[in-house]
Amino acid sequence: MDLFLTADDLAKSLRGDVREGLTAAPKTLPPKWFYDERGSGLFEEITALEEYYPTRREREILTARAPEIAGITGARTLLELGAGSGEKTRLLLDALRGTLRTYVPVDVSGDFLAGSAAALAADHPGITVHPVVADYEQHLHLLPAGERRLVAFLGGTIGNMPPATRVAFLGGLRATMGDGDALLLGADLVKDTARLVRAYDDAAGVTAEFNRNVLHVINRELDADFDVASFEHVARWDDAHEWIEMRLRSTRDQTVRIGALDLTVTFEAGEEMRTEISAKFRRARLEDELSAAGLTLKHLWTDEAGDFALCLAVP
Ligand code: AVJ
Repeated sequence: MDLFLTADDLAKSLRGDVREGLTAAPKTLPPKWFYDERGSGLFEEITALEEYYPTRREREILTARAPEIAGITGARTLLELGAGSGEKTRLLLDALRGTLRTYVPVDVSGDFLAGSAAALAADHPGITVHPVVADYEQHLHLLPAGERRLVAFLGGTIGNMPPATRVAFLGGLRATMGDGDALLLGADLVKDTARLVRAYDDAAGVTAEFNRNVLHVINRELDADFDVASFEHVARWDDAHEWIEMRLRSTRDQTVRIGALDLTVTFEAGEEMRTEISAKFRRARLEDELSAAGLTLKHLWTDEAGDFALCLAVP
């Protein structure tokens, strides 16, 4: 297992992000801090909700196209950025059985990687599992080199980045890629607004709990005293940017102390803090942004309903 990111680095970047976000106007928090153990569990629950279609749609596309992806790429190494629960990975590993030697799951959580890597290795005896603890927004250049690498960035997580960050990220990725490498990118598509909003504001309130979880994380990790129950979940479609925005709205005037930062912040009643953007794409935007990063879109597959896109791009 390669370690490019220590618990100490993570703690430092959480402190930096929280100080920056809570002293900005309007206040913001980056979505990467949702995913502690509880947050990851809540996200798993979200993926099973009737309203949340992206995971099911992407799985549908992968199931249909994995053999084609294997045929086109002939990948020897699969690098998965932000390795998820493993189910989609299995579809790819099974389809790539003929050529694949090495699977490289990349995640910020070493504990998570150690657990899932062992299980995958046991089921795929011919494949070496080489986990890497890294932040894919910082450490792309450190990922293992090799021939015929397939980099998978699934789930639609690219949508969490604002446009300029996306292009910089894709450009950084392109810089690590050579001839014969390919990128497999999952991206959610623009669709009916009511469906989009429901996917991020489910009836059972799981997404609301997931959203508020970032406050639990800050309370625990940074000795803060957020009264979590006094923040309401908000999910809104931003038509100009074509993204869903999640926010936390303070239900009252209040003061929050973040002990580890020696910082006190105030919220007004009704004040909203942005916690996530989840951009939705059209084909042209995907093609343009990939091309701006030096990548050519070779295939764009969607599910039957046309809800989600899986892109295969090459240098
Ligand atoms: C894991 C980033 C793809 O943006 O749809 C789910 C996270 N946020 N519900 C998404 C999320 C609210 C999810 N990604």
